Amino acid sequence: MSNYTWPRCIAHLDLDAFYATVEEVLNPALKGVPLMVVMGDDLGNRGAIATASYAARRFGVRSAMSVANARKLCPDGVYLPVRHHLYREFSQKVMSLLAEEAAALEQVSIDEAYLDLGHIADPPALAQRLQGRIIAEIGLSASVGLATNKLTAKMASGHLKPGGLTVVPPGEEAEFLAPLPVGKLHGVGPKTAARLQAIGIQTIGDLAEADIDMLRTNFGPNIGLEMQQHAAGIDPRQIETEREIKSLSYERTFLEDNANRRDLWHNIQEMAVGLEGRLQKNNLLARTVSIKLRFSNWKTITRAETLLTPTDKAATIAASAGRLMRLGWKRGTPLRLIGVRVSNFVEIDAPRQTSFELQ
Ligand code: DCP
Ligand code: MG
Repeated sequence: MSNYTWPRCIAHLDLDAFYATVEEVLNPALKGVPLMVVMGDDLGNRGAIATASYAARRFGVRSAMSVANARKLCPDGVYLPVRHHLYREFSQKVMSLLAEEAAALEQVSIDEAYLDLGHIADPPALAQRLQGRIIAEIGLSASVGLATNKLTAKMASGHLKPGGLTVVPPGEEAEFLAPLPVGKLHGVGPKTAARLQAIGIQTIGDLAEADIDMLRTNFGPNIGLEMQQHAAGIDPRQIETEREIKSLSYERTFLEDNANRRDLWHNIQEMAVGLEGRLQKNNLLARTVSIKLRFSNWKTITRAETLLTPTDKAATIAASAGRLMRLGWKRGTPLRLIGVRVSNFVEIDAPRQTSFELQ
């Protein structure tokens, strides 16, 4: 397909309408039917949509929308409760398949990963093969972006969903990003986008060319600079394989600042389930749990605690994160981001010190 010389080649792969597609694989009669997977077990109007199939998205249904609104837009759709353990199994199958073919793999959430394809002669051909294998062997559809860095690869994977392969050749990163609306830049939520628009920045290209001092004044010194570098398609981060990394974490940025205790708790539980999967896959137990909270004014805090017994259990991680919430979050305070991290690992295979048997 292409013969560029890649100084680095990173693929970002994201499964399409992941939870909904797993439900379709398990029940093929649902294929093509507008399908909503609902967080928690409340299928009534108070629940929220985890994801909607592409057939349902045609009606305007989106992740994080209330079930009440989704039912208005799509009254005849099928509404199913989340089944986390199944999604985790499918996720693990996909990640194992990817690990067979990439030099390094960094799983970033239940349905997305970065792959290092630096050693591959024809990265786009490999990307297509991976997409083909994921459909044929697991039944899921994936979108892939290929670029010289993580940020651009991630933006590219979202470019032609579902099922797309978007290649951003070396040197064309800024050009690829420039025409896109600034709200699409990874890390720029609706509120930040609105603030950027208010100072005349509409596209990612506008952001790349904006006066840096003005950005620093508006968004703080670090975030201003980072946003501008991202807008220019610059991102020096390396792929981090789980073996080398010291912690595992998830973060959720909300579409609207979120002060809903139940919804925050739901998000914590989901992230804890994801962490359980990644800990177990890597035979790790974590001693430390921490949370990260970003408030509407961008102030960001973290709180951490060390467990008496290291764990790989979602319920323990979630309970710990809940305790930390009580330390760091006052009820009713809106949050723009919530994150859960586990660290301070113990390998399960490592000899345990204490279990001598006396006979
Ligand atoms: N998820 C969730 N709550 C959200 C967003 C996502 O529970 N607010 C869950 C359901 C998704 C899964 O995480 O299936 C993966 O998230 P994605 O953002 O990748 O969304 P999808 O895979 O569903 O759709 P897309 O095709 O846009 O990637
Ligand atoms: Mg996805």
